[in-house]
Amino acid sequence: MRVAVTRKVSPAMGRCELTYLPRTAIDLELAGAQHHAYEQCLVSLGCTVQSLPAEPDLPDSVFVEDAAIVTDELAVITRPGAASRRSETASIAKALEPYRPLAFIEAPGVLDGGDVLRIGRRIWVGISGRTNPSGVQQLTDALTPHGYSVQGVPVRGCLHLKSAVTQVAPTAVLINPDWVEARHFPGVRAIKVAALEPAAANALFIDGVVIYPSVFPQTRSRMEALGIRVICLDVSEIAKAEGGVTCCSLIFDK
Ligand code: CIR
Repeated sequence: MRVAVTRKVSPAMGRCELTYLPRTAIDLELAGAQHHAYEQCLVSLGCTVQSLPAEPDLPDSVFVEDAAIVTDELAVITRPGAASRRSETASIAKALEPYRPLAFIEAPGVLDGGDVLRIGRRIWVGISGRTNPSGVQQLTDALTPHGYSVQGVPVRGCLHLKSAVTQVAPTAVLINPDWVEARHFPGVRAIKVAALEPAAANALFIDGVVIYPSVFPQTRSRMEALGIRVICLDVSEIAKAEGGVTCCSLIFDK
C-alpha cells in the first residue's frame, strides 16, 4: 500500500517564509481547494492519503516534504533551515512513527526535505540556504548503512534542490541548469525547463505519472514529447508561498 502524508493548509499561510518571491495575497479558500484537489489526485493514483489537521500557528506546515526524508528502511526527521519551521517536525515524527524507525537531524545541522532528491539508491542533497554541510553529513551517516550513496550538490538562485531538479521518469530528471549543474546527475537523462519557465523544474513523479503545475505549458510539452504522462493541477496559491507539487506530500510504501 502506498501512503501519502499531507497536511491541510494553515490559516496562517499568509505569513509564510519567502526568499525569492515578493509577498502577494494568498486566497486561503482557494489554497484549501487546490490542496484538496492535489490530495484527490494522489488518491486517484492509488495513494492512501493520511491528511493531518491544519496547524493554526505554523504558516508553512502544509509543506510536509521539508520535515522528513522517508526511505524503505527509515524516516529521517529533519531540522528545517528556517527557524520558524522547526516546530513542524514533532507532529510529522508522530505520524511517521507507526511506519518506520526514526532518525533525527540534530544541531548544528539543518536540512529541508526539499533539498533531497532520491532516485533508487542514489541521493543528492542541495547545499542551499536551508541545508548545511552538517545536515548533509548526518543524512549520509543515517542512510549509507542502508546502501544509499549520498552526495551534496551546490544550489544557487532558488530555494531548494528540488526547485531546480526533480525526477520525471525512471531515469530522467527535469532540470533548470542555471540553478544546479547537470553534470551532478550522470547516467540520468536531463530534460531542460523552457527558457521562459525557470521555475518549472518541480514535478512530482509517482507510479509512472508526473503531477505538474498547469502554468508551464512549454516545459510540459517537452515532457509529453518524450512520452511522459503529465497530470496538470492549478497550484497558484501554493506557488505564492514558494511551494511546489513535491512539497505537499511525503509518499512511501507501507
Ligand atoms: C518556505 O520558504 O519554507 C516555504 N514558504 C516554502 C517551502 C517549500 N517547500 C519545498 O519546496 N519543499
